[in-house]
Amino acid sequence: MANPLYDTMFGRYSGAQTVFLQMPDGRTVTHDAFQRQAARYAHVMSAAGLNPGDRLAVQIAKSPENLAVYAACVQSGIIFLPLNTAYTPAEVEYFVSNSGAKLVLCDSSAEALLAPIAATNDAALMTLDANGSGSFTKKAEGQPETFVTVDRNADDLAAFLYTSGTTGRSKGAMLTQANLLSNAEALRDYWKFTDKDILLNALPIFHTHGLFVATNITLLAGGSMLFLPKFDMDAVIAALPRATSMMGVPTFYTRLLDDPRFDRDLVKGMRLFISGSAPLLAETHRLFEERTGHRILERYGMTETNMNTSNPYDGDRRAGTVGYPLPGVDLKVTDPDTGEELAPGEIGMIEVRGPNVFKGYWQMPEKTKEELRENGFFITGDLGLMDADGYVQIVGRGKDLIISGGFNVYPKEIELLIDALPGVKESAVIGAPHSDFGESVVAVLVPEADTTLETSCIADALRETLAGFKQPRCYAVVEELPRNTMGKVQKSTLREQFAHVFKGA
Ligand code: MLC
Ligand code: AMP
Repeated sequence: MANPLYDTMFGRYSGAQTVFLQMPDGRTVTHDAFQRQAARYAHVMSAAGLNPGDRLAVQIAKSPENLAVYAACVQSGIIFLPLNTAYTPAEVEYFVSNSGAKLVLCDSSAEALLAPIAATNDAALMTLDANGSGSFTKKAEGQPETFVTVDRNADDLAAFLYTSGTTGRSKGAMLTQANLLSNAEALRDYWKFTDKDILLNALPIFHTHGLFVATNITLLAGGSMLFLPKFDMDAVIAALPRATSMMGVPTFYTRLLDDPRFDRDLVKGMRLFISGSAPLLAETHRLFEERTGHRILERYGMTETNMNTSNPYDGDRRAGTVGYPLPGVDLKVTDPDTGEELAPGEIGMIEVRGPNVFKGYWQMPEKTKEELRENGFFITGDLGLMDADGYVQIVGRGKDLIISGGFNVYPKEIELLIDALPGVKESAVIGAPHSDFGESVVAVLVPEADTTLETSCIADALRETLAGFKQPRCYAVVEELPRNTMGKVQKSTLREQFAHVFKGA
């Protein structure tokens, strides 16, 4: 095959008048129109001097046009690098310079702020707004509606997704065509997606979940998506009766349960609700079944590996578990110190291997070596066990990570920024249970001697550099941080101490 990902997901729809995307305002996009738009975009990229293997960074709203940029990248062998729309220019600067992106696409409202960043990094800058307009669109007008698909091998890179690290620096996870395709095929079959499916997609499309899991599977199955720009409760309630399936983070499901309009009748046409990206409480699973008659299917994945495990479609979907390893995925639980495989039921580090596992971190061979073993097993940083029936449970994290509403927040990144502020001696950032986001960010600060810290000044300083979802929602000032005999900050003690700060939030 000339370009396995393009041919199986996009190219085969050439000329097809079937609906791919249904927008909340009633607008529809056929596969054929989508293809033609992607081809025009591919011509613009090529005219801008981008070659196969170059990176294109996008920080634009979720829209059909955004997805068409993804398709155009796949068709022309350009590496697609989507960025969270919440990132500040300071954050974007790092991704552009680290990836060496040749073209940055942004919303016109961000153009003035990103222009110097693009210029410093020798990248072109074009705009593409939520309504489809912008300088990129202008250049696409009148371009040919077909593009000669660039040959790619299964092992060639298709996308970079940045994932933060415990050292505070984001790492570009390099995903190949085969990573994305093999996982989408496995999931389509496991979850029985067909061309009859209408998937409600209210997820952002700058992460694995909304982009690769939701979109790639729909394309492979030949189905369509109710493509909501974001999780807006009224829009979700309005769309649900037309959907056959939905994917979401646990916050979507707890919010739905809080809405009295969400009932059995509203979802009578649904066949499947899937949850992932963060732990789904067993309580949510139970309440959801009581309300709707549906047992949510929970699965487990990550940026570096796509999806690893899933509860069964036909069998028992067990609350508090993430199911079985997917076909083709080897999963073992190991002793975090020795790497030795543990017996069923014992808690240890989850490691996975398979065609889904990424190629490594962009220009970080040392980091890659630390996490990706020579035998192909990736050390996930998640602690868990496999029970006697083969179900995997995630019981904690070996990595210092907070997951807030499905977004990952790495404490180190925030601590480094806080520690550099005047008056701060040191800090520890932790996650505390939050009724809406699952976990939310708490910053515990130690002032310099004889200094009074104004936490509002700290919050103001962080607002300039950090995306909103990473900003602490609670600050506490203490005299000193708890440490063990080795001098290491004991975050578990802090987590216990601050476990109740968001109670009732
Ligand atoms: C938004 N805000 C958040 C937040 N999302 N704060 C903490 N955590 C979050 N997740 C803040 C904004 O900064 C803003 O703050 C305020 O909330 C309102 O912003 P909003 O955009 O209107 O919020 P809302 O629409 O309510 O968004 C919440 C959400 C969204 C849960 C719908 O975060 C979301 O769609 N999450 C999904 C994330 C996801 O797709 N993860 C998949 C990762 S892939 P202020 O201060 O300005 O008011 C992965 C692999 C795998 O993990 O296994 O899938
Ligand atoms: P990311 O880096 O955004 O891809 O986040 C991946 C992390 O999300 C994993 O390493 C897990 O810690 C977490 N995660 C994903 N799915 C689940 C799940 N179903 N239950 C618990 N944690 C999950």
